[in-house]
Amino acid sequence: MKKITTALAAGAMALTPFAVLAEDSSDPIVIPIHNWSSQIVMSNVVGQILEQRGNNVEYVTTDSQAVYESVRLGDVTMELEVWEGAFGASFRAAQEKGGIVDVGDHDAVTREDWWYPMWTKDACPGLPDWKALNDCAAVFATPETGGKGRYLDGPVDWLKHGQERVAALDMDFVVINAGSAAALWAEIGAAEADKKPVVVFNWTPNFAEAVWPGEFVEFPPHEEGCDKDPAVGINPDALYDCGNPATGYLKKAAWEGMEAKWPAAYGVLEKISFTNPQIAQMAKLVDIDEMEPDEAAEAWLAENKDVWESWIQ
Ligand code: TMO
Repeated sequence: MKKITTALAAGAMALTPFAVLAEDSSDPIVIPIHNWSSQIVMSNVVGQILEQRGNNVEYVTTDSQAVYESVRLGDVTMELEVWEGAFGASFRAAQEKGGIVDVGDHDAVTREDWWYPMWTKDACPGLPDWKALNDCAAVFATPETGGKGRYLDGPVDWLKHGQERVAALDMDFVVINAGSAAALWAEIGAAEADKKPVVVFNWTPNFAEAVWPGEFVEFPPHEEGCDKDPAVGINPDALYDCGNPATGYLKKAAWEGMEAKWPAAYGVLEKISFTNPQIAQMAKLVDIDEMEPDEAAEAWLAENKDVWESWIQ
């Protein structure tokens, strides 16, 4: 719009209607799907919005780190949930190579880190401090951990670096990667009846906060460069000696060529912004209500017309 206004102001009336009414390509817009529920539902929500306004949409299941290279190359058109903690590094690396653009932040503020359900505090009253957690490591021991505490980290592709953090902070914990997000919820659910202390990877916004009140462990605060420069952080010889960002961003990213190929859809993507409660609700429809992602998206769109209808005007 800005370009057109400027051209008219300059008296460039020879502008062809084609330039004004540039249409989206009928090629499918490729939306990647990963392995946590809000991302899957949000991708379906946005896919259905774009289909309503006439775009063709295709979904592909991809690795959540490798996707930044795929977006950069244009094999995938966009990424709707760039979590700062898990994917900031891969997003920045792709940006430096070129081909991927930052399409702005969602309203949501995110956090991803070690987390425990509130009953865990009864067994380890010094929480949420990480040193207190470490002093209590034995209460998290299982037959497999040889007296050390068990920490269930996220699936490997989220690159949470739990193992590196344990080493950098000299903690008495064994890090195990969950095979799926569902394994994290199963671990918390299984501990609930006996109020067994557990510490697992979790994040917000998520459905879990409405089901299990809990807290994040407070590690040394995140510092820029903590994952790249050993000098940064409390251990001068190690990377990953700090927590994840406590107030992280949630970005949208797109292939650089999207704006020229699907200008109207790109305009919609620029306007899209979800809040913490909206994203937690998307996850809940799948993780609690057990809907299929496409049905969850339909339900979400039906209940939230006031949120998204203005985006396609
Ligand atoms: C990438 N995640 C939101 C699951 O931490």
